[in-house]
Amino acid sequence: MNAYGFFRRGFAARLEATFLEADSGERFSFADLERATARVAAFLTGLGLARGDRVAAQIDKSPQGLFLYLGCLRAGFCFLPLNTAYQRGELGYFLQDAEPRVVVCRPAMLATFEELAHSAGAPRLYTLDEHGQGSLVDAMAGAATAFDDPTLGENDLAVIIYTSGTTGRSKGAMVTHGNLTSNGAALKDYWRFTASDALLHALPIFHVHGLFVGIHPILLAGARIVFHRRFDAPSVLADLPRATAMMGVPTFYVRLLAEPGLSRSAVKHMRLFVSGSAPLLLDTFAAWQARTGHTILERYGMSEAGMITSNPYDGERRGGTVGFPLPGVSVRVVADGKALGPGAPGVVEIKGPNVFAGYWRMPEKTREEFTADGWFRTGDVGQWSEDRYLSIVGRAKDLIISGGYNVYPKEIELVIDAIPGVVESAVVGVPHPDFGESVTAVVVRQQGAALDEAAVVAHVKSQIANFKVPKRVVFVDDLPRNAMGKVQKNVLRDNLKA
Ligand code: MLC
Ligand code: AMP
Repeated sequence: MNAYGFFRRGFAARLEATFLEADSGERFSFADLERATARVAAFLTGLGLARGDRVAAQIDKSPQGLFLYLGCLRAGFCFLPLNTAYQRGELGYFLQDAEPRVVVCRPAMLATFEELAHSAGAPRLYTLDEHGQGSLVDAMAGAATAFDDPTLGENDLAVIIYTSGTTGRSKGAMVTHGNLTSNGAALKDYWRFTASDALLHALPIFHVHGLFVGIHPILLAGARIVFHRRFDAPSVLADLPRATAMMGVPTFYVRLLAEPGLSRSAVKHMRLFVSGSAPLLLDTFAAWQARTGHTILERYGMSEAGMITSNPYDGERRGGTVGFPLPGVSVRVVADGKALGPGAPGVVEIKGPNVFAGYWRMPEKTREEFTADGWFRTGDVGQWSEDRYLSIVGRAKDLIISGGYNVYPKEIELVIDAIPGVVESAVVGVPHPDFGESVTAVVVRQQGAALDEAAVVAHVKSQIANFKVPKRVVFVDDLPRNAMGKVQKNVLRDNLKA
């Protein structure tokens, strides 16, 4: 099943209706979407790409960037979205590992990609800027605006999403057409999207939340998108009267609550606020309810599985929980090889049509993350309530989630440890009022080394994505270790909190 063709069923009868209204003033109907995706599909096919070939994109958010993704889906090419914060070293790894045939980048990054391309199979390079202009658009100008969609199987590769790992090496999660169709359909029904909806979309489109959850159910419902290039609380608040639903990471809600204009009347046209990608604090949940009269619906997901659980649309949306398994998805909470009942914490394991096909060219790693009977180990620690609401109570993986972005401490420790004058380091997450958690580095210096916080921050900033850069660096004489010699990150976290 071609996922784009599946989504088309939702809007085929209303081609002249508006699909997307951008903050730039541009407006696109579903018929425009059909032409734009056909053009992408025809152009890439004309370049000689075969099914499953990768098309990588590190681009600013624009309607044309979204059409690039949907055009790849339609033609059966594998889309590889890259966070715009990723820097040269990170990008070099992704290109070498995924071997894309085509790379689309921001004009300012062209020289970097030209250099990287030499050692990465020489992909064709194009640019696309924040206004939807660039050499890609010029090159596609002559391509056909009609396209015969190929028939695809549910196991055909649709997208690779890179997620960092506890070893510091990123893994490409292989997402299939079947993953996208099953999850999109489940969410459209569970959250009751219809053609009368308009979703305020202010999430980035290089991760699962903004690219899948915020797009596929909308297509399937034939609904409309109010498209913001980035999240800016005052602009989002001003536009809410044009929308009926919004999806966000918890930081969106924290920042909107800081706006004096947020009131019941400002959200009176809204029917749904969804939060996910990171834990929503009970304080935020309660403050939102008190200020707006709306109860945020929290859900839980990950790159490897799209959406897994959700609070109910009609029943009680319970703060501090992520609700029930979505239809078709099985969830168990496991400790010592046994599935647990209510009240006891364990690792969340999942099964279902939403679960990915494994990590790109890492069969070993893939085998490790699945149980012998086929359940995927999420690395999240969960607990059931008596009435089967799931709560995420911790993580078995060493991971920090900052403003909805995942940061693996190991990756930052490797960068800090390479700085001259550093003996060793440990990176932990500490509570942060805006980002939920923030990256903090604890560093042991060599005796006499003239290294300060600013130097460590500057070095890390020059190497990796800015959201991974420590917000604070603390120097200590020794790292606390347990009897096995392992750094006790819980002790560091407690000390830092104190
Ligand atoms: C930006 N900065 C961050 C940050 N975002 N620092 C830590 N954590 C973050 N999340 C830093 C930048 O490095 C920069 O620092 C400064 O803040 C300003 O950058 P900005 O780009 O202007 O920030 P802003 O636009 O305010 O971004 C904040 C944000 C953004 C919350 C709007 O982070 C965001 O859109 N987050 C959503 C992430 C998301 O979509 N996650 C879904 C993953 S999918 P400096 O020093 O350089 O100035 C997933 C599965 C699921 O998890 O379940 O959904
Ligand atoms: P990613 O790998 O970027 O897709 O991030 C997925 C991770 O985000 C999950 O494994 C969880 O740790 C976390 N996550 C997503 N939604 C929630 C939520 N509602 N509450 C707590 N953690 C969440």
